[in-house]
Amino acid sequence: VSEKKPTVVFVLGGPGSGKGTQCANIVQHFGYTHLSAGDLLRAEISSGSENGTMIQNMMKEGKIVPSEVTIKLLQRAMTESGNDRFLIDGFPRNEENRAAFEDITKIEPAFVLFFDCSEEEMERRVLNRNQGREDDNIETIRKRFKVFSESSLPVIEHYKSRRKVRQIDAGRPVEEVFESVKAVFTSKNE
Ligand code: UP5
Ligand code: MG
Repeated sequence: VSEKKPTVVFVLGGPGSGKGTQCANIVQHFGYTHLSAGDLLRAEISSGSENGTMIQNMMKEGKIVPSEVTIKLLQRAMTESGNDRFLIDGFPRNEENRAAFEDITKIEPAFVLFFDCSEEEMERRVLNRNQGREDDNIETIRKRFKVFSESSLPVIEHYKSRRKVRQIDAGRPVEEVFESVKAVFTSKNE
């Protein structure tokens, strides 16, 4: 009952902005557990769960999976990790995700990392990735960009108004971006 709430950092940015890449680096240096909402949803599809087909169809269209599904997966992964510090990558993606997470978990993020990158660069990266993701084709990428600007940017605006956003120019090489990320995590205000 008197258990301390975990520290959560939301890692946001468009498709291909480098969330997963930078989270892997942060884990190495700062002792966080990385939870990618997209990876958890893909694992749910592979596991053959009863929600799998619904999740797969939504992801193919770049749509946002219902909050309760994603939040349940995040909560389970947090419990199983045994850690108390989390990078939540790619979530919340809309205002409803954000409000539901706060309602259910009572957790507010310590801060929000926002990887800011042009669509041209993100498109180049995603099309070059070649990891067999069903949503890495030009039609779905266009839909993902639209959902990002219409639904996810308002979440970033919400946290901007609360001074929680740490915005990073993510259009640079990986190492340069990570230098800026490190500065955020070592700042005495965090
Ligand atoms: N790369 C990375 N950084 C680079 C750099 N600085 N310079 C040059 N290249 C760089 O990187 C993408 C590619 O670029 C890689 O090849 C990398 O080497 C290179 P990555 O780190 O993978 O970028 P990331 O931002 O993680 O891109 P990702 O495609 O994973 O982002 P999305 O937000 O599109 O995907 P996600 O997996 O989070 O979500 C997928 C779908 O799941 C969503 O569209 C949605 O349908 C669903 N979803 C939900 O419904 N709810 C959720 O809460 C989460 C997801
Ligand atoms: Mg990713």
